[in-house]
Amino acid sequence: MTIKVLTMKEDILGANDAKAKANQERLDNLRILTINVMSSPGAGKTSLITNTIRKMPSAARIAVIEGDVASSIDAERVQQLGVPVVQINTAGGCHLDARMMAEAMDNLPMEKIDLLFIENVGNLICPAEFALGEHKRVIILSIPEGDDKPYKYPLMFTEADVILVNKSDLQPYTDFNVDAFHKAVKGINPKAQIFHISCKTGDGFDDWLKWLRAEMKAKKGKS
Ligand SMILES: Nc1nc2c(ncn2[C@@H]2O[C@H](COP(=O)(O)OP(=O)(O)OP(=O)(O)O)[C@@H](O)[C@H]2O)c(=O)[nH]1
Ligand SMILES: [Mg+2]
Repeated sequence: MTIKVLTMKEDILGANDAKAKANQERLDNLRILTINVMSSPGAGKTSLITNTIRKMPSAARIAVIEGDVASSIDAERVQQLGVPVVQINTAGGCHLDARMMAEAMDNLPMEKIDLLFIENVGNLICPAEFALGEHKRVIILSIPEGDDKPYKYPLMFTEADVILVNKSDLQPYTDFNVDAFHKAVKGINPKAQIFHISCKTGDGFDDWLKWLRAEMKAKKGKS
């Protein structure tokens, strides 16, 4: 099956919040838990999403919106798993916005979804400024990027519900200081949950999946 690729220029900032609210109402009505996954390029967003799909029960109804400046490489990785996916190409834009999200939802079988992942454009700055209508924000920081990133990109870490420290298998080869990283996060966002994972070895996925299942259950239970 050919992958649907939507090419869109960004919306003006002022209109974004209203559209994000409308998106969230639509998602709430359908009780679809929606997670905006953000990180710098290559930190492991697609790896997280594909590994999570593989580890979830086959009955879990998952769909994915892929955001990239160009290409449908990530959407192809998701499609191989038999999951509905839409690729948004931002034509140079460094983040997704709520209008793009609305159009992507129009191209998904929304009545048949319980969990929707949005892979935002790889960028640790702009995506944090644009709400899409998501319920939770998951930030991935990979070990080789360094433990100082919460100080340098505070908005991204301030807005996070969950911070996944990925590529934990590479920790022995770097000077990443786990205590310093946790201290930096606690200073700006004490409520964020931090899980250390490796998409390569599967380490740490139990805690991440436990959090995800609890959030899905909570969303389904809401009237
Ligand atoms: N060693 C190691 N490599 C990883 C891990 N997770 C992802 N990678 C590798 O890191 C590279 C980037 O992973 P992706 O999942 O494509 O990262 P991404 O954030 O989706 O990248 P963009 O979409 O380009 O922003 C790939 O070569 C992955 O195989 C990990 O836990 N350990
Ligand atoms: Mg990707």
